[in-house]
Amino acid sequence: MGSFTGRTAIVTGAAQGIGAAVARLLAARGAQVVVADINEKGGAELAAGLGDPSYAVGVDVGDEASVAALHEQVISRSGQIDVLVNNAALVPFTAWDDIDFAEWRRIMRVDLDGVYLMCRASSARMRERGYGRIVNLASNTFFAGTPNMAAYVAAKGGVIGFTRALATELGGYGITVNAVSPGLTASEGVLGSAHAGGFDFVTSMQALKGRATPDVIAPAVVFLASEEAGWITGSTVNADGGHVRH
Ligand code: NAD
Ligand code: 4PL
Repeated sequence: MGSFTGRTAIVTGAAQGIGAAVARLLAARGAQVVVADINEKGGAELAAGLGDPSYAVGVDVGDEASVAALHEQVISRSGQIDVLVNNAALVPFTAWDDIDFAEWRRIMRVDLDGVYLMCRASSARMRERGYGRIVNLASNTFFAGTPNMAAYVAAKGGVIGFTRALATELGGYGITVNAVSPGLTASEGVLGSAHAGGFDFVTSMQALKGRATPDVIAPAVVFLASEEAGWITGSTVNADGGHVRH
């Protein structure tokens, strides 16, 4: 997956979990990574570990003004955006009957609206230079219809649909838009939630043995973010050890 030297990559939700693994792999390949997380302290610590020239910027991807402020900072500091990885998300575990409209909207605001807002702002800069790689984190729950996360499953279906539509809209500008759909993965978020109880079932469904960690998801994301992936767009790559066999 080649070199990212001279490339600037924004990774949302990169303070921990899959986003942190993506940030580390991109930085190891030479990218300047912008760690864009609502957890400013965690993001700053992660960016410090990546070293120069990577840095952290606090952002709430569900807030239009916050996304605009992030982009102003990145343009003034880096001058360009080559790669956008939309990884930030809320990963709820609540029975369908127990969520109200406010909770539905809370999830949609980050998991779907956030992807739209970030794509809109970053792609405007990518278009000016005729180059861009956008990778959105979906989830295999869209293919499985997984219980206890209906709003999340709907949002991830929206992410896959938006990925396809945006690939059409942006192809003429040298910008590719793809998605990666992981299965259950041992991130900090999952390990600290009721999802941790799902590993026995999920691993029994997988073709491959063992629990996914963020490090086994990151290479799929980084490949789609690379220059070499330039003939792939509108695609969703399932990275789930063969759970749903999509
Ligand atoms: P995680 O919960 O461990 O980390 C998510 C990060 O996003 C955190 O650092 C958090 O601070 C940040 N974040 C949350 N809301 C934000 C906001 N409004 N603005 C900016 N940052 C925000 O998550 P994870 O398990 O590593 O998941 C990462 C991505 O992968 C998500 O899109 C998730 O839906 C997807 N995914 C995860 C799994 C899994 O099992 N872990 C499976 C399939 C897909
Ligand atoms: C199979 O994306 O893909 C639980 C929690 N189980 O977030 C996910 C599976 C979860 C998943 C996911």
